[in-house]
Amino acid sequence: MITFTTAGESHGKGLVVILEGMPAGLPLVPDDIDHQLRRRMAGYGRGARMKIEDDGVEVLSGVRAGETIGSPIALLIRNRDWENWKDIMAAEPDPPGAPPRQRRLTRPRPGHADLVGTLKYDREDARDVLERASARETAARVAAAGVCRILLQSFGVEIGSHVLSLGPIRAPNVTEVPVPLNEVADQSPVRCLDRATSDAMVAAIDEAKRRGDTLGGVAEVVARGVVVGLGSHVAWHSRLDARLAQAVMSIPAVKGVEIGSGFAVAGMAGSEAHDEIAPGGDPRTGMVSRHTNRAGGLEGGMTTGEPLVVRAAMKPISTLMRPLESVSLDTGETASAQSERSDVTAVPAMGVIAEAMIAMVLAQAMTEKFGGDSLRDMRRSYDAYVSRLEHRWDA
Ligand code: EPS
Repeated sequence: MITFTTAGESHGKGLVVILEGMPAGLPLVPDDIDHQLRRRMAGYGRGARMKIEDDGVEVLSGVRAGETIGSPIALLIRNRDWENWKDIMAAEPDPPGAPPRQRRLTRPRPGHADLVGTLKYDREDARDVLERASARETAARVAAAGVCRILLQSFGVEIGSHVLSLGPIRAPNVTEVPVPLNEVADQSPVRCLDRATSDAMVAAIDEAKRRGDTLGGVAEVVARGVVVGLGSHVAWHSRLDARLAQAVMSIPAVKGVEIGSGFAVAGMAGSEAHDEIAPGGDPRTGMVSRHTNRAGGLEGGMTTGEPLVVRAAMKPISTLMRPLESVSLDTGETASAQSERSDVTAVPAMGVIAEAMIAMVLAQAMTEKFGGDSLRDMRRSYDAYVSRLEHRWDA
């Protein structure tokens, strides 16, 4: 089973991720991971922090001579900003009588983890909470998922995303997304496929920034080339749609996840909602095909072999330059929420992070189904399965 754990604070020394269960024999070039990290850092609407960082991984373990060796893969991403935060974030205790550390956060931002985390963990300074709640942590996820993506690519899976809406601006419906999706989406500063909408989104971000406000939005992830039958209907925890939803919902500020036409099918008649099945198709879809994909590539908690389509809705970032009303953690009295350096929007980055979380879940499901000690064993098992599907109706 592929699992990963991250550690690290936003302004600490760096982020670490340990990825376990990756099969041996996977060719791995750190620059492939760095490419994903660069994609996550990009996107119009980010704040000054992204000009300081230059994310890249140091591979600490689990890879030798350009191949995974089956042992835990540890990746380190250093925070360049650490140099500016050493005194504030140092692990060492302060001398007796020293003044409180600088940059305390005592007026919690509504919508952020500040208040609840401080109450729950019994802290005096919400920085102890916000440093870990920060979406900086998602860099470590994207790094680990970068390895999962390489595994998936070797089985013909391509994952991309694009932004459907940002604040009040919505992209027109697209019936067919381009392949490969990211080659087009990454050209836009907001990762939107439609040029005019992309310009309108940039203008909306500028306008929100002028007002001291922030914007949310919706991104859609599409994974193509996924074989039929990942996940299972037999138990609640095996259902792949549920596992994908959890993974995507775990991204900071994501408040909604939709699979396929999710909410829209609820209002349709059954005769309109389902994807009729026709004979003939690819072995990966079980030699059948569909004219529609309202199910988003999942039926019964299992992949159908059609493109997997998952949407994520992100709320506006909770750090506002024109702050909302709050309460002081020191006095319990009314106070304006604290303003911190932050982003106006991170919706374009959220799409990249959602791709990463989906890659992680798909890689888990692939190794569950096909075994994961070595890439060659996995390949044999996968080929045998696809061959069985291909010959099911042979005379
Ligand atoms: C974040 C605030 C900003 C963002 C940060 C998430 O950082 P800072 O407080 O240093 O200005 O840029 O995102 C990242 C650092 C990142 O790598 O995505 C927050 O409060 O969540």
